[in-house]
Amino acid sequence: MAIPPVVVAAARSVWHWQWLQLMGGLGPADAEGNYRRPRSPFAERPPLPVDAAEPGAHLLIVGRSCPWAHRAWLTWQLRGLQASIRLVVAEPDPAAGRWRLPEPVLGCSTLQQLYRRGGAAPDQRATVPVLLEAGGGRILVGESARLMELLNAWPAPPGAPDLEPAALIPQIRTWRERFQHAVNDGVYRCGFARTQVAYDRAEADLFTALAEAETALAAAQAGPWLCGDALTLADVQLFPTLIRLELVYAPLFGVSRRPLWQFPALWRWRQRFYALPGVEACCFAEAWRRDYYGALFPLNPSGIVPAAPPLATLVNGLPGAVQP
Ligand SMILES: N[C@@H](CCC(=O)N[C@@H](CS)C(=O)NCC(=O)O)C(=O)O
Repeated sequence: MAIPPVVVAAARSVWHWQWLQLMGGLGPADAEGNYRRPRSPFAERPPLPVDAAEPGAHLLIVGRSCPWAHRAWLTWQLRGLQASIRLVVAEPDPAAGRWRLPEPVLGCSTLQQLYRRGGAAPDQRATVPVLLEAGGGRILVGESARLMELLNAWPAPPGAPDLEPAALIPQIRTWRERFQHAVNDGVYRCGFARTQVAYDRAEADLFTALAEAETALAAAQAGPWLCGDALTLADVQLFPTLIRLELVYAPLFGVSRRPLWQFPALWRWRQRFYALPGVEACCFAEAWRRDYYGALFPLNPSGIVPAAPPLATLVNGLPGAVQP
């Protein structure tokens, strides 16, 4: 027997209401349904600690799937800080909504405990990435943008790149601010939008910013990096979002207007970035897919992880005219 339309309509409206409640668990939204990322309490870059040069005096805690952690991890990797700052890769625990530490750190088995121990307020979110003192557990910074800057200033082995050269600071800042809202957070503003209007705004913003990056990279005198010859924090900040595009954001967050292969300069840029020493070692396509599709229940209630192109095909050249 067919279900009466009035029952279908009622079920849809109850389901939609429940979906909105679940979306509230992913993050807040304003009255128009725009996703609003919670503000981080770590607004300022802290000064370089006096014992920065002491090997093992600090810990950097990251998670494989987190794009914010990825940018800090990349900075640590590109600067060659392996001997001075110990990296700890936390594992997600989606059922409990927290990060588990692979082995106890200062007697703590979760990131939440470590934050409380390090002096965080009881209501402060325990997020990756975070940099803390290995001895006392004091938290130095838990905000990825500031963390990238701090890691770039950290004493590094000879030959380590300066990812924020003084002459390029204004240009780097402009790109980073643009990317932070329109691209890095932009994909989340699409995926976590509660209304069509909110989604449309975020989506248009995202593709406008990508088109700007494409134009800049394609300009005759430009490149190979966003700010010219030098690899900078602007490139590092763009990469974690673009490398997840086909694997997670396009299918799950509805960011599919124009695939990246239709931005040939960005495609080549991503390929070039991936080939940098140390970058492949912090890319985990299967973990990204498993964690996003598994953890974001309101966007994927079935828990099914769809098939995706192998990462290797996304960081190779395209056939024909688009080859570098
Ligand atoms: N503002 C932070 C945000 C980092 C963030 O949201 N990390 C997520 C993982 S992708 C997290 O750890 N969430 C745990 C929570 O919110 O409890 C940053 O950029 O460092």
